[in-house]
Amino acid sequence: MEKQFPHNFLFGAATAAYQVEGATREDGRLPSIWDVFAHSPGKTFGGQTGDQACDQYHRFHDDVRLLKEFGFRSYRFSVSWSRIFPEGKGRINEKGMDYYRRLVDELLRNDIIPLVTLYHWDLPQALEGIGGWLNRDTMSYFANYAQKVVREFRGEATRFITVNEPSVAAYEGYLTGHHAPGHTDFRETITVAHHLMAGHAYASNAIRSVSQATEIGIALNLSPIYPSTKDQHEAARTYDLVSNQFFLDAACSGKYPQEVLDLYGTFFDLTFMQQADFQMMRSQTLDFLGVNYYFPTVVQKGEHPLLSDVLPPQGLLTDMGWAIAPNGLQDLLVRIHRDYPQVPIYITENGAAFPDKVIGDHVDDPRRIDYLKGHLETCLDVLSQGIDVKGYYVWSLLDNFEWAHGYSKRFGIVYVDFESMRRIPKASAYWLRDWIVAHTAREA
Ligand code: IFM
Repeated sequence: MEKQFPHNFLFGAATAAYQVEGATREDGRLPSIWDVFAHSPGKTFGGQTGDQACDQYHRFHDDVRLLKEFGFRSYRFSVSWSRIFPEGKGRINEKGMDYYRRLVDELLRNDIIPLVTLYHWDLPQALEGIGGWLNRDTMSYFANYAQKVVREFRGEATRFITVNEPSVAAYEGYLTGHHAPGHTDFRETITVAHHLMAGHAYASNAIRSVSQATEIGIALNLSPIYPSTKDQHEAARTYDLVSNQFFLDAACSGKYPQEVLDLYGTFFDLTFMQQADFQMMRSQTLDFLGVNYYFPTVVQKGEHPLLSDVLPPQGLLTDMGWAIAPNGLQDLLVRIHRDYPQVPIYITENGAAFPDKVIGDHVDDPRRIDYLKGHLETCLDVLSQGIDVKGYYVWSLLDNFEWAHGYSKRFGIVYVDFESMRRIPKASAYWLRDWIVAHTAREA
């Protein structure tokens, strides 16, 4: 008998506000750091911005219809903080909240469970003006915003992700400068990483004070780290500590690995990590861990005292240049289950970009089908090993604004013509619908 997903396994599709909504100047929304960054010369592919994106703000009915048509039981989307609090704090913008009320209603009418991300990288620019994530106060503004959104949706949306990929927000935003706000400073990077992880804890606490029933998680981008050769174990370990375990321990155990603190402490003054933050982090429990997995990483020792060198990926690659390796997902899930056996896991993102083309009215994307099949079969394998994976969200429902790459990388299972905004489901969408039905047990 072929392996099957349990009947209540949650299959969904994922997006994020700035990547799909558009309507960046409507109904009282003010700019976020991504509006400012994308509008700055030379920051994104061809100077592209999220001004229109997929226009989901006006077309969410169509997109919910697609979710329904493809049999998804859940939709992961993010709330744009700048729609709810255009200045980041202060008075709620009811028109902004109303958009999400309509979206959640439409999902529930279609029996689709909302999984709501509160922070997917689009900090209100007004907060950036007073220091952004480098400013401790941003943690309490975030907690307040999170609490207000959760209170609004109490009973309707009950699953929330506080922060999406804190390490990308910190490292790409503050070390490489490839993402908003485009800084390049290591101390700032770890300050922001800490404020995001402690901010997650403050937000969780604020949410629980208004709703005990809400399930709270965080989505971490995790990549298994392998040494390039046998003598590079130390380089792999250090890179893993900094890029994975720092975030995993903070989220799942409310502390950072001592080795990372020792390492950072030899280079930087860590007084921005305050005792109150650690108390708050320790006092919170995580209802689920969101795992965003795309590719493995191979490293060797380099010049940088804190980071190892990442080797160019080998073998089959996606259009992002990322290695295709479902076994990396297996290694990751086994390790998470070993280290944090009590935490239920959702795959909150997995998918691949390929240079899809419309031929006639069809988009054939066999490489995406292979990618998804490999990773879904891995999920079946780990489930049979007793690992508590509860759901899988494909990234992404739609081709969308892929940050610094603009619209040049297509991750969707639905093709978007960015001129007409027409949606054309790719072959992978039909394949996924049928594969899921064939591999899910029926309710007894
Ligand atoms: O598009 C992003 C998403 O916003 C966060 N995780 C990775 C995706 C692909 O790069």
